[in-house]
Amino acid sequence: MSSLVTLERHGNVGVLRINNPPVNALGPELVAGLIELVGQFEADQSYRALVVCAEGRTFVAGGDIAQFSMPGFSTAPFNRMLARLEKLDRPVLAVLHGTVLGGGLELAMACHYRVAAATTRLGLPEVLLGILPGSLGTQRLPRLVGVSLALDMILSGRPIDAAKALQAGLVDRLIDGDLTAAGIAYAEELLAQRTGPRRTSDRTASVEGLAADFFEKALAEAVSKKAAYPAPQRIVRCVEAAATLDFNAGEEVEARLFEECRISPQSAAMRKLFFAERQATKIPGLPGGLKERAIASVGILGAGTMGGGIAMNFANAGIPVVIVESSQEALDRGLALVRKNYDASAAKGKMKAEEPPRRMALLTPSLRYEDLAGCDLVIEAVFENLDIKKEVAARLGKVCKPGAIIASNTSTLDVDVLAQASGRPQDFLGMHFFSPANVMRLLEIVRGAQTAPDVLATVVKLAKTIGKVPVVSGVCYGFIGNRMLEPYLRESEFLLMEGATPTQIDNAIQSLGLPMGPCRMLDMAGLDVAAKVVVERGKAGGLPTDAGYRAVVQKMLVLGRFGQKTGAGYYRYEGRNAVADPEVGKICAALATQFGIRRRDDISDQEIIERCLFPLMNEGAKILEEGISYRPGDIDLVWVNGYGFPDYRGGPMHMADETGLDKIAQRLDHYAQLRGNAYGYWDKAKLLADMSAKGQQFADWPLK
Ligand code: 3H9
Repeated sequence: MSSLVTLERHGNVGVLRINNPPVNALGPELVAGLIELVGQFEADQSYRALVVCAEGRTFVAGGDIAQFSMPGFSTAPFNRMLARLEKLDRPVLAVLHGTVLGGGLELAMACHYRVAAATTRLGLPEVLLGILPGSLGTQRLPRLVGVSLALDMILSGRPIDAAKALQAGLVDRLIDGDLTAAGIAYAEELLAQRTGPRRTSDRTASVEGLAADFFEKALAEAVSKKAAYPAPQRIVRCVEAAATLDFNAGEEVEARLFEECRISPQSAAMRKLFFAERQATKIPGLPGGLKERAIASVGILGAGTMGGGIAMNFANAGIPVVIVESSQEALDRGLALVRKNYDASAAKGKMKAEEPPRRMALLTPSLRYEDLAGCDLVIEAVFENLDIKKEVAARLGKVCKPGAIIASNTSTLDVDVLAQASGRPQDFLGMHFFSPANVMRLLEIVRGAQTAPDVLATVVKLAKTIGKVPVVSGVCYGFIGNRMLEPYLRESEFLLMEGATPTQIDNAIQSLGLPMGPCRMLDMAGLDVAAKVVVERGKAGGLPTDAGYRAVVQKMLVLGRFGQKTGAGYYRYEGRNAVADPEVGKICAALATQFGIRRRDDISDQEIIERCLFPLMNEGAKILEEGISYRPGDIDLVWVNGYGFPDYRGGPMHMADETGLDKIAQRLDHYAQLRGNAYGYWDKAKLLADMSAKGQQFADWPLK
């Protein structure tokens, strides 16, 4: 018998106890155990009621996601078990705690009654994995809470808390103390009152208050807003089936549409990202038993947009922050912006009214470096200039208390140089937040040559505490994300000089699902900022000798076309609307003449996509080869969480696998022919060349 689930007797109440750490996911062995023990209970009439509960930090948090890619995977055995559980002739009660998600909530809904600890969260997050609930969640949830709330929960994937679940009728009672004992007591109450089974599948889904065209509109919205995702439209169809068909017919609809989602490439990509995100927190080579440093307070140097945004992350997590600026005016401006952000969130109902003052109270403004002396971690977010950052690092090295961690929010500079400047390189690393820092989930953590293992482990853990997706990078120009961005922008600019328009380039890239193509992205970020990065890099000797390299952005700087903020860049702006500007074509044509670049009128969307993305993927291969990144999945996380790469494409490395590494290698050779390769732009990463020759994929990493 499976050791993952047991049936115990408490008087005449049976207790089915699930114990499959860490999150009680429903793998095949657990499902087999459940089938066996439900059968045992069914056959033994001396049991008068059944309590279903789980050990550890949570009730069942879902189906085992890793199983969904296995050949022959089917929800049928579990679903049949749920039907059998629901049909039992004696009351069945679920005792819930932790995160009751996906298959876990589906199990709970097949029980006749549900009680929950007050801290429980309940939801059907399948949509975030590109699938829909496949164990009758789309059929039972609308029957319990009504169509409107059910559809909202399943389409958003957002869990609700226990209080809301109680109010909505998803939970019958909140409990505390010994949860299993409270569940048994409730079961005994039911027995004393002679209250029998109460089956969800017998109920009808409430459509009260819904317009006649409710489903039509919901479907149209899912189609228009989430066209690229397989699940949302199918979820609407399943919930409509729950409202209009009998339970068995609804079950058939759900089974068919679940399977369509499960086998879709989009869901495979999203499931891979789920595991990549968990994998990214595991740092190879750290000594076992490492103790993290305690971080009870944080200091931030610089109250600009970046510093303020970074501070918000910590205040949101309840960690006090000292923010230091050089002038009162800059400090006031920075804090006013933070307050404005919080107030806007409260006004939109994203946080309670008492939250903005509570979070602001965690921020202590100061004009004195010395006030950072008590902080456990200090992050500098001053102007991106090597000399300034070196000076700041040196000052922080002296001011910060022994054992405090010092971090630089640099996006491109050499973290090892800054670490040396601090005089305590073991305490130093890079924490590269992405703008807006309070919104973007990515945190690139840059490990210096001498960063102490416990410092790295502490910051990775802290990143999770503040809700970020941490990805560790080694030291190189631009780390993972900005380094890969460079060849992408290089080709975008060459294409402009060869005759493509910004609209054509952006549309081609956006057709892949990226929210912005390179031209719109730089217009928004500021062409002046982008150009200065190129200029600075040139001064440091980091650019190819090609005079035409990134010539467009540098010309834009000279012309004062800084993008959206000056009303003109790659586009002209009417308010926030980008409008094609013929002037840009003339500028690019003149540059082409200046640098001897042949103008063409046969640039296709396919060429744009290949020329921008394949070198980016090739750079990713170099990053892996050099050990800058531990795994392809880490690189994918950077692009999905920091640069808007669509999750349903899984990130650039996953997309490279889907495209075929051999095809990428061939096309790099093709463009080397077409464009010439005097500057090595089309040189293939050795890793890419080797892997494509061997028929391997990045998914095979680490290579044997
Ligand atoms: C589903 O249920 C479909 C059904 O409709 C039909 C079929 C029944 N499967 O996140 P953490 C692992 S779809 C496999 O670091 P936390 C995770 O990989 C599913 N593994 O912890 C990690 O492993 P490792 C619907 C899973 O405390 C470890 O558990 N459910 C699963 O920060 C700890 O995870 C979901 O989508 C899983 N379902 O967060 C819920 N869940 O240590 C997905 C976790 O080896 N899970 N693992 O790296 C979560 O959202 C979070 O894990 C949770 C805990 C909130 C539960």
